[in-house]
Amino acid sequence: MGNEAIFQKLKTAIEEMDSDMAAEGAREAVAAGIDPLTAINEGLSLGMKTMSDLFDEGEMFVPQLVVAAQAFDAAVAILKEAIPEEDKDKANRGKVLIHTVQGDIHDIGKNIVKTMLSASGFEVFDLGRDVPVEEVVTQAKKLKVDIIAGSALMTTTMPSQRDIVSLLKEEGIRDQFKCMFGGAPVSPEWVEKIGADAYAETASEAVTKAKELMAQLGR
Ligand code: B12
Repeated sequence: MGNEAIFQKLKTAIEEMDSDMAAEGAREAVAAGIDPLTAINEGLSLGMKTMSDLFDEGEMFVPQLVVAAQAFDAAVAILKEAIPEEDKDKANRGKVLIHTVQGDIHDIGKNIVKTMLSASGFEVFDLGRDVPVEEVVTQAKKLKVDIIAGSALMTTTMPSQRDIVSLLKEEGIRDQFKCMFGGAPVSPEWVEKIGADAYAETASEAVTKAKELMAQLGR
């Protein structure tokens, strides 16, 4: 099977909410030597885009999205295992604390960003989803991370990103961390407005931005 056919299979698997097909497509991608991140971007993510559009048009509902997300995760679990050790940039580029913000359970994008950052040599601590603002700050201090990375998928949960920056200021530790935020409704304007340090639209851009932030920290 050619690479294009495998990408198509991964895309279709998400559209058909078929975890078995997604896992099979992932194994075929690994066998064909396709870069795991390319398989995510060119296959799985395009399938999720179709689902997002259908959801927006009222043609798809939450239960179906949950099943599609499970198929997505099933494939990513297999692809992630296949990132060859020697390809992982071993230079410790810095520590990142990643999470989905308080009140928000969308974690597909967050997980992709996490995979990309780990594969690029960052040490990533994942607090999961719906993480309270206080917990983010407590863990950032405890783990002594360089970057706090937060994902918000809803306009109603974006304010938690602002609250993280505010709490860091309140505690007088704002300058100890760089804050990078993303998620579909988040914009560069928002990030600037709340006084955070970086925005990235995609997971690969997040890696570029994280490297820039480390350079700013002189680490
Ligand atoms: C899948 C999905 C779900 C799944 C989530 C499964 C999961 N495990 O994540 C389920 C079904 C559970 C779900 C539930 C809900 N959802 Co929903 N969901 C979506 C959907 C269709 C796709 C999101 C997605 O995964 N996209 C694919 C990923 C790859 O893209 P991404 O997240 O944007 O991530 C990329 C970038 O943004 C960036 N990025 C992401 N995070 C970060 C972080 C950093 C630091 C950086 C730098 C970059 C970055 O990199 C990623 C990769 O390139 C969107 C529609 C949409 N247009 O986004 C709605 C959407 C987000 N959901 C919505 C809603 C309303 C809900 C519910 C409230 C529905 C309900 N009535 O129950 C609940 C929310 C519950 C809660 N408290 O969170 C709304 C939000 C509206 C708003 N207020 O803004 C949306 C926009 C749909 C809509 N048009 O109405 N949802």
